[in-house]
Amino acid sequence: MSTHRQRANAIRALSMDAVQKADSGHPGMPMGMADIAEVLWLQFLKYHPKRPKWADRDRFVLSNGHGSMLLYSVLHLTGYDLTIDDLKAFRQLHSKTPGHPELGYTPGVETTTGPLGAGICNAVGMALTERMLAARFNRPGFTIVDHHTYVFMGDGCMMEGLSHEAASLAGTQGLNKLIAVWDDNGISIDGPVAPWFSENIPERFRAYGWHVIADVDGHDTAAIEAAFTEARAQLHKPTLICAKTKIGFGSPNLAGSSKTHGSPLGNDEIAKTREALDWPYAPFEVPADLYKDWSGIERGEVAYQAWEQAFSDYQASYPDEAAEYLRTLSGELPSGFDKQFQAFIETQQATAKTVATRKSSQQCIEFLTKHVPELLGGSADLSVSNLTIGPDTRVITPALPGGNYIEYGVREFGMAGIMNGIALHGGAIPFGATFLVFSDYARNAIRLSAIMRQRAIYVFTHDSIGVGEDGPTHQPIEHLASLRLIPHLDVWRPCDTVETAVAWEQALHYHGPSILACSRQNVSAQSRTKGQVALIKKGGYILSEHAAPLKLVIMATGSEVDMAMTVKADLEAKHIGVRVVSMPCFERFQQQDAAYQAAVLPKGVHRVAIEAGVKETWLPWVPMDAILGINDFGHSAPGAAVYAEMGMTKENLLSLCERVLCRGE
Ligand SMILES: Cc1ncc(C[n+]2csc(CCOP(=O)(O)OP(=O)(O)O)c2C)c(N)n1
Repeated sequence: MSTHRQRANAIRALSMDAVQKADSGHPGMPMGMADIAEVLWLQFLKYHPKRPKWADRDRFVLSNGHGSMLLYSVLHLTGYDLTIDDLKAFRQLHSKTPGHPELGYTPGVETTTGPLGAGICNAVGMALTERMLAARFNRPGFTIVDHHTYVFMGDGCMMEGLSHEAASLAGTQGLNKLIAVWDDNGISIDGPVAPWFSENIPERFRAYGWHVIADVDGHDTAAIEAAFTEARAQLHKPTLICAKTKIGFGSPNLAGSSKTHGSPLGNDEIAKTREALDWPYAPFEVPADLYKDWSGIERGEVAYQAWEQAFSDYQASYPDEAAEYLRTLSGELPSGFDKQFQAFIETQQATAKTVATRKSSQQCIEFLTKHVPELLGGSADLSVSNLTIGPDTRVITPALPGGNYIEYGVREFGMAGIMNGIALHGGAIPFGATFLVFSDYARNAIRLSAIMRQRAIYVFTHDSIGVGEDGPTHQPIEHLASLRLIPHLDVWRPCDTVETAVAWEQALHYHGPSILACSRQNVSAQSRTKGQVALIKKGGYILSEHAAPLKLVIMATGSEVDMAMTVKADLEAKHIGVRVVSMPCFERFQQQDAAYQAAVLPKGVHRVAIEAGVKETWLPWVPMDAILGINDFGHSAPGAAVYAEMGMTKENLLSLCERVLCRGE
């Protein structure tokens, strides 16, 4: 039987060799954390290399994602579908071993990490979801949801403010099955961290309400084992294991130096490291007995079979719950839901009311909460403004872990990162809310939702200068445009309740993230035929057809659709035919075929667009000088006054239309 150190050295050798071959990457962290990973994966982690999606596996998140070779080495050694050739292709085009762990490329990689601090948020979301599902589905004598979430984090994650948001909420929520290991190696890119990172981390985490195991020697297997055992015994608190390690452990000349952080060690130093580690094997060679000792397949099969048995017993006693568990884990919406929601949308169209679209969204949420129990809502301390709560909202607390709503507190970035973790875990569909202007705070996590194609639904209200009195800091100007620039993110800006409901419906069906930008102020309900309602999901459609011969198309979104309709009426009164095109989702419209797009926006007909924001994202359809938009920050005043002051008026739209019409054919 091999020793702990020999097994850990396999990680070290594979990591330094792969980084050397790629001529780029981060060998230091994998070499430093190898002993910890060896203990975790061989003694504690519940996983099955051949069933990487097994629902009740423990989740492992590498928040310090630059150390990806640690994870790839372990996945390879334990028997996941990741060959030695895959390791040799580290950082190469379309390989299973990208520079940072990326969801969907590598079996066993649970989330995309790399932006430091993102992973700890994901882990909090996963742990919250596990506890929520356990509360909903476990029954006396039947524990089918019961797993831990482990996360490795470095000094970088700790320095990011994001880790504060995530850890603070995890402590308050008492997520006892969340176990974080801090790689306390005292090094980041610029060198020893002491001059820029000096707070007392154990005290910081104790203050959050975590159980902290301080001063663990990250190269002492017995100490690491003891720490994990102690962490797993916690009943009320998440645990932080503070592990002192040496970055680049094993390298005689570079260990402990930032030089090992993000560069290959070099062939000479690698040869010396092989000697120092007593690792006489060639690059990428691992002896058969080590593979045997590393394999997680047998242990995984035992654990998996035990769970399977428990689940079939559960199925026999609780068939409905078992079916519901499987459904929610699969991501499928409840059967019959689509029909019910269609009926809801039709009712909204028939009973059109003037309301703010945030209120429309609330009506949807109230309906959805009743029909889609896996919907897991929340707001970053703006529930009463975002209107994300209703009579069926049950706030999740340690005493009520099975609720359906998370009070995220004022933590927008943390909220979005946690939402990713919830979506990644499976079994819940997260939505989270704040003001649109604060989407900036959450932006990188939204970007990660898009990279990972996660069904995270962002309800961003107060979507324009219509916010009014709170002033320019609270009035989004460039936000719609800048969010539209993120690939695979659907940005919806509905104009009334029916468009809001369709946006919700589409977001629930989309394999990716969506933003619902909703107004603070009231907007009129638009009348539509059934056929028009069915076209909303195309992202852009003819809301109001011309009466006189067609001369102009006015395009608009959200609260500006009203103004477009008014100006159309004025022009039609002068026998100028105007079509109004509502454009609730640019991304969707862009996906339609050319024939549909041309039918909505006929060639040779003048176009004008209006939106209370910067103009640039309209340019595919409308020239700059035919757009009524905003290119400066707003003002503190009642919303209507700000609209007037910034030129977003019916009069200006009318005169813009007339100017454009004067241009001739
Ligand atoms: C948000 C973010 N900022 C900056 C970086 C670039 N970066 C990658 S690793 C790193 C230093 C991390 O230090 P530490 O966590 O101590 O890693 P170690 O040196 O121990 O490998 C930085 C700044 C990043 N990946 N993410």
